[in-house]
Amino acid sequence: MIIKKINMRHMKMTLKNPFVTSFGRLQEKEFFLLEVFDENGNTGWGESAAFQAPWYTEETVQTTLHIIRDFLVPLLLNKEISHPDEVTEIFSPIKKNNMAKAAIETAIWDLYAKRTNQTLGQAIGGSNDKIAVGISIGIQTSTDKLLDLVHHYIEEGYKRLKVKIKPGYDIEVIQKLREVFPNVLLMADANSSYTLDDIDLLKQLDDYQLMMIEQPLASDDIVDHAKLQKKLNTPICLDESILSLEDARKAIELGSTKVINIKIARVGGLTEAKKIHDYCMEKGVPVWCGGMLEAGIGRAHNIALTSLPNFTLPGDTAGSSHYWEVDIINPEIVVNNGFIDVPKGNGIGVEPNMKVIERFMLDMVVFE
Ligand code: OSB
Ligand code: MG
Repeated sequence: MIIKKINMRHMKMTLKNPFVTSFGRLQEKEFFLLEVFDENGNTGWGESAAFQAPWYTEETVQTTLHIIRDFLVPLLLNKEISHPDEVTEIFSPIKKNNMAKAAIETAIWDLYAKRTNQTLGQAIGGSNDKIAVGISIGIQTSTDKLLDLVHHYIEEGYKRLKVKIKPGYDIEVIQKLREVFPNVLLMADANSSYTLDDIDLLKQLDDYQLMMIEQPLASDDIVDHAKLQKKLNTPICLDESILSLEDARKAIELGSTKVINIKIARVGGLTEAKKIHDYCMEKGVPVWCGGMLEAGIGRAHNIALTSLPNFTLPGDTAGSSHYWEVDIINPEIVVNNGFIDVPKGNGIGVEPNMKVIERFMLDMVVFE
């Protein structure tokens, strides 16, 4: 296939509820939709993930625009590509900027799957037709509010609850949750808010049968995580620290992580995500699919990824209506008793809802 044209739409949508983590509060979500066209007019869709501010990783909405427009598009336009795996190689002169790369790479995967008449899940080698999902709950203003929310999500059928923690909002919160919900699958995500000085505090978490603790220490560290894991019974799951297959290999070899959260955007696309999945499967390390508060296109890509066999733990891909009054795809992503049916149509298997997209679009750039 030859990439002849790319539409890049700048979107702004408002989350139903603000999402609060140890690093900040997010309610307005800006992102780009990438629509790629081949020589026959077939299209594929991708969604960028970086937030407005660089507090999760260093990328932002503006760096995404800069890298895509000034570097990635010129490398790609009019190139003959026989398989999406080649895109990683084409982008290799550009260092990191994984979220910018993933936005285009995922669109090319969708295009490729559609051209070859298969679902995106099938195109990457997935076979699950139903995936289990959990929910990620931001930091709340009171424990009572958090308990109410957890109660509500359990009733909705979500299979696993993840709560954000940070210094000063941790042991007491987890203890209370365990007291009220003794059997629920529970985990905590610290988004890098602790250091090895907090080891005694983190050890107290071992009393509450957490499935795992996600990214307790610095995002650029795997050495201290290995030291911490030696002292903790609770498995560590790395998120921010894993940007590539090489990172995953080193973290697993060092003993820094027992589970990996795979986010397509953080690792630069579906090809690298699949490589990490395959490597973890070989090593007996379970994986699950993380989220970036995506709208429907990104959400559909996450679901396709989760159809791979080593996604044995519920991911953060909750349903559209958990985040948005109205989503940008048709049909929206629906969760039934904690499960999502993997769409059966070609590619991502859901249609962009152009009416809704136009409503939330700030502007569009066309590259050809
Ligand atoms: O650390 O997984 C994270 C949201 C924004 C940035 C980082 C993270 C998250 C979440 C929510 O936990 C995942 C989602 O519901 O999409
Ligand atoms: Mg996380």
